[in-house]
Amino acid sequence: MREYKNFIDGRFTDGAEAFADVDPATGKQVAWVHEADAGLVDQAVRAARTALDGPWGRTSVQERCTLLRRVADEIDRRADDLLAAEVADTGKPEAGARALDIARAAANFRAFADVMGAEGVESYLQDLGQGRQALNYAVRKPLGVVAAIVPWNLPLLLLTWKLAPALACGNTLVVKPSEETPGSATVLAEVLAAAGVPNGVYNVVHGFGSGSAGEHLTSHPGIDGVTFTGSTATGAGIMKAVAPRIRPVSFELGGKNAALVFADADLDATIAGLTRSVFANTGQVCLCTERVYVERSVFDEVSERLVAAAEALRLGAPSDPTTTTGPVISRAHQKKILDYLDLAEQAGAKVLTGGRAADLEGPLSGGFWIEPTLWTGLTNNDRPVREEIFGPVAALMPFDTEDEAISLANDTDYGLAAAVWTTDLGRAHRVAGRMQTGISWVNTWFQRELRSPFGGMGLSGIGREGGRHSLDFYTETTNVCVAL
Ligand code: NAD
Ligand code: 6OD
Repeated sequence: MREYKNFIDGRFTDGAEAFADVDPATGKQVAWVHEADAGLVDQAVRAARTALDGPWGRTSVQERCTLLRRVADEIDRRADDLLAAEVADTGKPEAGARALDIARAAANFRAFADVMGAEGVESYLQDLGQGRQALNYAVRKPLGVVAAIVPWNLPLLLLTWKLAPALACGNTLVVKPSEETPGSATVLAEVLAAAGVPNGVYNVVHGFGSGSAGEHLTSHPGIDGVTFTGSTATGAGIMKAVAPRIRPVSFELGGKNAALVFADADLDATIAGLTRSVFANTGQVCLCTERVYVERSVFDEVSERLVAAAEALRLGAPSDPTTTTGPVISRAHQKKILDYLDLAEQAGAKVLTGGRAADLEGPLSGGFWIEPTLWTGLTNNDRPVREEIFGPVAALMPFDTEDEAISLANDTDYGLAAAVWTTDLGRAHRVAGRMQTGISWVNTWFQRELRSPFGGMGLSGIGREGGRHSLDFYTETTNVCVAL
């Protein structure tokens, strides 16, 4: 049985208590996880502070960029170990996890080495009159000790998306992975140490949220900022925890994302795209589509074809190359989704396909499976259309005009992502521009250059990360004014 310990000041450290880490594909325990109490969290924060005040705090940008590239190479070298930990924790199909989760982890380090390495200095020559001038220049200083709180859906991808820019900017971190997926963050500690990241720069504390490592960390007076990806409700609690000390936060939160399918869309590409955007990672991506608005003249055709695509998905073992779709993360999350399936039926939904837990055979019979599910007959007033479900489910709803489609899509408290499917160039730009979301796709989904801004509006978050936007969060920009 694997054992995942806390990683503090370069040493794997026992916790007083341990909890079980379960493989959602089988429901069987795969590891023991050492929980960090308040004392261990305090040790981790102090280690991070000491490292910040030591030689790490005096490294040059070039030294850190070189280190980031070594980390990326080491991730490539340890890809099988990272993959094994990620798959054991999530039950994801292996092939997809290797191509996305593990590959993106290495890409994040290379991308932020490039971004930081190319960063210039903002400067202004100021005319003071009477022939006198002053030179103003902006200096980026590390934010300091960063608390990084990470969810379970893309554990390594989302951790490295925070870690790479934070290290590039010279910060130190205390990371709290999700209690559901402690593995890859722990293996990453070995990877970082092998690449030469000094002790105390990357610390990992394991545990839960309230009353456990998560809360101990976000309420610790020694942290200088919090980068958090997770649910909106948890984000609200973290905001309260840091408010008394006025610390900056970067929040990537929930979504209830819309797709808009116009009658002029290339329907082959649209069905392929919707199949990904609704069902990728078993619907457990913050960017997944849960609301599909379809122009009435093609509504029946799109519904039928999307049902056929959903029914062609294969739930199965992560190691089986024909598996397209894994389990949901936990028994509790499965129950939450099943409750929404009941709620939808009570609200009058017609279940086009799916609608219940899936029964798999053999060792997979103990796993947490949900049939890919599509509904019609719901409206924006129904809870399953308003609330984030975070599973392999979507409601299909018709519209008649472009304005109606836009207003239905924007009728949500969230504002993370939207996808517009059309071959009309003018409409593509018009509609994408009117989406009240941090990201709008046209005829695609999930693709994103790592330098482009990422984040949500409304209940979907605060702040932007990606490229230089990440640098803005992970540094304090200060001005020096020199009278010449
Ligand atoms: P969650 O909010 O339950 O947990 C996220 C992390 O917060 C976990 O590590 C958890 O232990 C920790 N946590 C929980 N309570 C805490 C507390 N009181 N103090 C400090 N830490 C605490 O979210 P989840 O279920 O792990 O992830 C799914 C959610 O994440 C969905 O809502 C999804 O939309 C969102 N998400 C958003 C993005 C994005 O980029 N916008 C990306 C991925 C996931
Ligand atoms: O593309 C990314 O790097 C990113 N932050 C994806 C977020 C996915 C949410 O589940």
